[in-house]
Formats: sequence, structure tokens, C-alpha cells
Amino acid sequence: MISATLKRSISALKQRFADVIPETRERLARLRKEHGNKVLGPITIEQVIGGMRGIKGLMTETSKLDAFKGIKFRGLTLPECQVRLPSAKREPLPEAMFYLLITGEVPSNSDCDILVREIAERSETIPEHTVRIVNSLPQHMHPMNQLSIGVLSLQTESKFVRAYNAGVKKENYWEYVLEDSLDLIARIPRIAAMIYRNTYKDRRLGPTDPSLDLSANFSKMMGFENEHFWELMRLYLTIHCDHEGGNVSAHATHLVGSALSDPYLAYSAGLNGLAGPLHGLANQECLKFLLKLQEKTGQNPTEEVVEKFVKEILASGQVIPGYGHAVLRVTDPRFVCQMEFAKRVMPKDPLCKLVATLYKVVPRVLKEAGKAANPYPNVDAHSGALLVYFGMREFDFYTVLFGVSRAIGVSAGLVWSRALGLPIERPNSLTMANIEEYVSKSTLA
Ligand code: CMX
Repeated sequence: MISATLKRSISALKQRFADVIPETRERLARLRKEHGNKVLGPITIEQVIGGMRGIKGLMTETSKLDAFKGIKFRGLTLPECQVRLPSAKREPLPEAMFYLLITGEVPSNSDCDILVREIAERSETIPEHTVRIVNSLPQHMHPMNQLSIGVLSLQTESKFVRAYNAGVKKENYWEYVLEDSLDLIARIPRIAAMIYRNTYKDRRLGPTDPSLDLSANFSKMMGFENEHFWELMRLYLTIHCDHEGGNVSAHATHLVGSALSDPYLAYSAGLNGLAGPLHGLANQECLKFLLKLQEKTGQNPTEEVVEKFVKEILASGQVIPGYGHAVLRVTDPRFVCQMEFAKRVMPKDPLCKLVATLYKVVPRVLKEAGKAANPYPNVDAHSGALLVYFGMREFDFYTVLFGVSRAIGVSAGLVWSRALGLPIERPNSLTMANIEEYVSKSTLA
């Protein structure tokens, strides 16, 4: 049921979502009632100690990571999304991806266009205090910290908080979380662009064009007028948006949101997780690695020279950034589509060629070393080289781009969590003594 206040501004997306909720709620109720006591799998002590790796402990509607096929967004692989989602030119629109994640359906061009316009409208204003706060941050503060602070400062506008304080019914929470999510997705590019201009440029945003989509306007605000860069942003923001529920940024957002913290509080926490070097920050590490390799070996090193460099890095105890994954066991399709973009748009670019040479060398070397469970490249192995081609060399900004994108997937997850009335997260934790006691009892038994 849509409340009267929001009915006036209802978009195709909201209407479609409202339509699919009742059936999904029924499916969930049936699942709990008929199968709630069934066991999904064993949990080993190694998993409890080892970061809960592989434990099936979360329900996330928006996407599922397949170790061999890569991410599936509502059942669609990335190449399928590239073909089926509406686009401005060739690459899928991230707005269309949000529609897919929320409703489970590929939007028609006209439904996508309505959403593009709605997000463009919402992006036009951000609170005055957010502008003041972001502009007052020290230039040497890491851009990810600035983004997290900027997002948190938007929380004063939360429609969910207002509705909750006014006593809205639990079954209608999703409407206000969806409102906040749309505002967040629309406004986060402006905050990110302010951070870019403040940290590296002249502190002034480029002009926007209300007839353009989120990615084009985000690029323009940062000062990038090349339309190939806009296409890159469309691809970038689409492919980084969601990677099922267990990764740090998605899980942190879900966890904080489960306390009924609004999307701003929840996503600020998610961003703080994304800022870690084993997660989102790896993209900046990848570019540093590429530049170091280029500096040491020249623009077009042979495979033999690259192999020697890679082996030296491994021998010194460091990891090869952009390679390996906790779940994937093949080349990340998000890497593949970036490589295809490079072949199409910048076939002669030396840095992209270096990425291609590394792709020939690193899997072989990692396999020989025998430690990494997955010797193939992940999403981060390519993104930096594409950005540098267009002149964005400021690698400590790269995770902010990831953050702009991830807002899309994790907000969709939050909307679903509230629509399904998922409870506060509260797993059981054990002390080491508890585990030792359990082990000694089970050994005696
Ligand atoms: N280079 C060198 N060694 C690697 C490696 C790499 N790229 N990837 C894994 N290994 C090593 C691990 O360090 C580990 O060694 P120890 O046993 O000595 O600790 C061993 O191989 C087994 O690790 P794993 O089971 O294959 O990998 P994990 O699931 O523990 O970790 C990941 C996954 C991504 C953190 C790891 O592969 C890595 O550090 N890669 C480089 C950083 C990176 O690209 N991160 C981005 C991930 C994508 C994202 O989340 O954004």
C-alpha cells in the first residue's frame, strides 16, 4: 500500500516495486513457515575464526556471485546486462541497473527514462550545510574519508527518519527508504565531484545539463567533457554497483541498516569498509603497481621482463594487486568488459597494453607459486588504466568512484530488507574458551 503523501510523486519504478512486494512477502512467509527449521549447511570452527568465509548467513535479493560465471544481477550475467539494459549510446545506464535490482525486471526504455529524469531532478539540490562541510575538509584528508563525511551530512534530510518519528507502519518503511535511496544515489555524484575538484583542481564544479544522465553529469561536474569518458563512467558505475551481500561494503551497509538506521547512516558505514585496502582501495593500489612497473621496465616491456618483475614482487612478500578473489575462480567478467572497452576505445594505449601483458603473465606465475586460490584478475586490475587514459591520474580518488557506484546496489538491498521486514542482525559470537570447551566435549563424546 502506497501512502497518500508519496502517491503524488510515484514513479514507474515505485509502482512496479509496490506491485512485486506482496508476492515476494508471501514467498518469504511460506519459506519460513514450511522450511524454517531446515539446515543450510555445516559451520566449521575454521569458518568461525576465518572471517565466516563461505558460511551461508545472509539473504540478499539483488545479486548473486557465481564462482565460475561471475556476478549475476537478478539472474542476468554482466554480458547479458550489457546487451539488455537500456543505454545512452552503447554502455548500460546505472539507473537501469538500479531498476533491475529493485524490481527484478529489465526496464523499458521509457521506464528507464522516467527514472533517469527523476534522479537528475533529485541531484540538483544538496543541503547548504553539506556543501559547507565538504568544502571545509582538509585537502590532505583521503577522498574516501571525505565521501563518508559528506554522505553522513546528508542524513539531516532523511525522509525515513521523519516518517519513523511520525510513527509510520513497519510495512510502509520501504517507501521512505526508497525515497532516501533515490536521493542518496542522485546526490552522491555531486559530493564526489566536489571532493575531486577541491582536492586536485580549482574547487569549482563543471556545469551540469538536466537533459543528461547521472554518469554524464557526474563526469561533467568533475570536468570531463569527453563523451567516451561518459561512456566509461556508465560502464564503471554499472559494473561496480553490487556483488551479492557478503562483501564488506554491502554487509556493513546491511548490518547497520538492520538496526533501522537510515540509508545515509548505513551507507556511510559501508563506505568506511570500502575504504580498506583488501576491498575497494585495491583499485588505487593497482594503478600504483602499474606505474611502478612502467617506470622500472619502460612503456612496452616484454612478457619475460614483466614476469621477472612480478616474481620479484611476490618474493618480497607482497601481493599482486588486482589478482585473486575470495569467491571467484575465473577471470572476473568485470575485468573482461573493461578490457573490451579498452580494445575498442584506446587500442594503442601503452598502459592498457601493459594490463593485457600482465593478464598473460600473472595467472601463470601465481599458479606456479601455488598459493592463490584464484590466479585470475578481478575488477580492479583494469579500471585505473582506463581512467588514466582520459587524464584522471589521481589514484587515491579511484575508490570514491567505486563508492558512487556501490551506493546503487546496497541501497537496493536496503529497500528490499525493509520491504521484507528483515530483522536486526544479531549473530552469536563465541570466546576462544567456548570453542575450546566445545572441542574438548566433542572429543570426549
Ligand atoms: N598475489 C599474491 N598472493 C596472493 C594473491 C595475489 N594477488 N591473492 C592471494 N594470494 C595469496 C594470499 O595472500 C594467501 O597467502 P597466505 O596464505 O600467505 O596468507 C594465499 O594466496 C591464499 O589466499 P586466497 O584464499 O587465494 O585469497 P583470499 O580469499 O584470502 O583473499 C584477496 C582474496 C582478494 C584479498 C586476495 O586475492 C588479494 O589480496 N588480492 C590482491 C588485492 C586485491 O586485488 N583486492 C581486490 C579484491 C576485489 C574487491 O574486493 O574489491
